[in-house]
Amino acid sequence: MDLKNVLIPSMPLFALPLAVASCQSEKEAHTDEPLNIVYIMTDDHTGQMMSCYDTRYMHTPNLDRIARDGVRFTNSFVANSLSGPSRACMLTGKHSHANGFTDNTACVFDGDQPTFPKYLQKAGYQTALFGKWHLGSMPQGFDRWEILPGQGYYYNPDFIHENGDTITEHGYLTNIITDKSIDWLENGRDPEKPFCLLIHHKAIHRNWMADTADLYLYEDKTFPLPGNFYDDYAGRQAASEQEMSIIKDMDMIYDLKMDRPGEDSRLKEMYRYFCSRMDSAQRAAWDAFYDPIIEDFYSQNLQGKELAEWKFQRYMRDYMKTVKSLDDNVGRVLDYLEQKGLLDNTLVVYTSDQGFYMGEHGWFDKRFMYEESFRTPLIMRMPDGYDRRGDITQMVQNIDYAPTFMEIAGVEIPEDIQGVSLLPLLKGEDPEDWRNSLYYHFYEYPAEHSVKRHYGVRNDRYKLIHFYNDIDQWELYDLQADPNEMRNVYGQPGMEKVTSDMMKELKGLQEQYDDPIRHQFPLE
Ligand code: SGN
Ligand code: CA
Repeated sequence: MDLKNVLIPSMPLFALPLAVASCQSEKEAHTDEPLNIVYIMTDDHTGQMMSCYDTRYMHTPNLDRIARDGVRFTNSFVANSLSGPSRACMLTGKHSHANGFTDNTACVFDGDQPTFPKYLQKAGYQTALFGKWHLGSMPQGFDRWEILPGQGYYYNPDFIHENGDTITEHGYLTNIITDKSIDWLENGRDPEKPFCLLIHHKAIHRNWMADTADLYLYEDKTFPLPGNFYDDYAGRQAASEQEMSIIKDMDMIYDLKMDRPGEDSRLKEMYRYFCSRMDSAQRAAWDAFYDPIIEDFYSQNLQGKELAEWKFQRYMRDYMKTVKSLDDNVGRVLDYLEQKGLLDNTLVVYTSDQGFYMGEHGWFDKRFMYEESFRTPLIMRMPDGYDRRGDITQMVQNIDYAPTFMEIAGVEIPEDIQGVSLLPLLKGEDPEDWRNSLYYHFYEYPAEHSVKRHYGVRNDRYKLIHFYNDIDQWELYDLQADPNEMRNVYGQPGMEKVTSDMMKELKGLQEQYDDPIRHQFPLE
């Protein structure tokens, strides 16, 4: 697969923007009315699996509606490709070292620090949060919240309430989070005040358990393997030592649901626990779907490449079904806003806590600074008076969301916020001093999936990465010549000038953001 063609496809969807923009420019911006914000975030939803970014696999009509009536960021990235860290970055507008939440396993978010919901509250916004939080401490800065404990459960999930009670709800999680969000919009808020609603889904997180209503979808489809599915990781030590390979690490029972008496796997008990949460009707529907597949799978006794490719196909199908429910539920939110006349005074943002591998390099999961997981989808439906449509190509990062929301709410952006407001881009401006490189730092190692610690810099052509801790390896990629990052050209003859320029850029960013790692690995 050529990632370049995938992430920046030329699409009929975006053939319209000029015409739309010229009609809209007649309209006045609602400058006197504060804008509402609906910020929908999913977990592990990657651009490859959204038809407004990539038409190879699945159709996501409701997400496409957001992009069609707004903008699609084609160079949207995270600062640290993992859930808790990503959430902390977007809440604070600061890189991980500055907000203190560097990894999922060892950190508890210091909720006393300033966050955009707190600023918005002070500015008179009503703030609410439903769904995944994953920051260890309880939310602050929200008038109303209900969160999942940890990662949450797809079936009959628990919610932690503001009074500390944990209550189990009946149904499928993506539907329930949407129900709660719409219920708050309808009954929970003061219609006289602006609002900021965070709808934060667990979907599409592992282990991709679809709604029983969607189980039979996509079963007739066979997906092309990514061109680098059988990557040999030559010249890339960290990539060769990860534990997120579909072939060797994807669990036959937990991830791929091939459970039957007598079979064993490392994560079997967790799968059985998730299934035990279902009621008898849910369980019957689940088993009716999976039982014949299980029987067929074990009767084939697949090995080698046949087994690897069977795993890939099942992974793709389960993931897509989980996305389908999400897309339907995004449609419900858009319909509600439209019916209530709220859509044109509301900025609707859709993003994910990071991208994900759909078999590229042979992987699932994220963490690496390589493109698929460094990127995250970002689309926004524009309110009345905002003319910008189509693609925004400037490099943006999840530390930019907080200052964007703050500027929308009329809050002055404090000096220590490291992100930059996207509002000028949404207004159609092309700021000359926009950033031309991005900083990244991933910390969670040693840990699940064994992705080494690393930091790096990316500009529009090159990416330089340093893997450290129990390794000391540099990688350099020419994204133009090698968009799939298969050839590490660090140390290759002819790359001296690029390397020294990228080192300078990296050093500059580490100083600008004040990352203490620069004292441990000083750069020339
Ligand atoms: C869980 C998953 C991992 C995943 C992390 C972090 N394992 O631990 O596969 O990388 O979450 O994901 S599981 O066996 O519990 O499914 S994150 O998106 O929340 O950061
Ligand atoms: Ca995630």
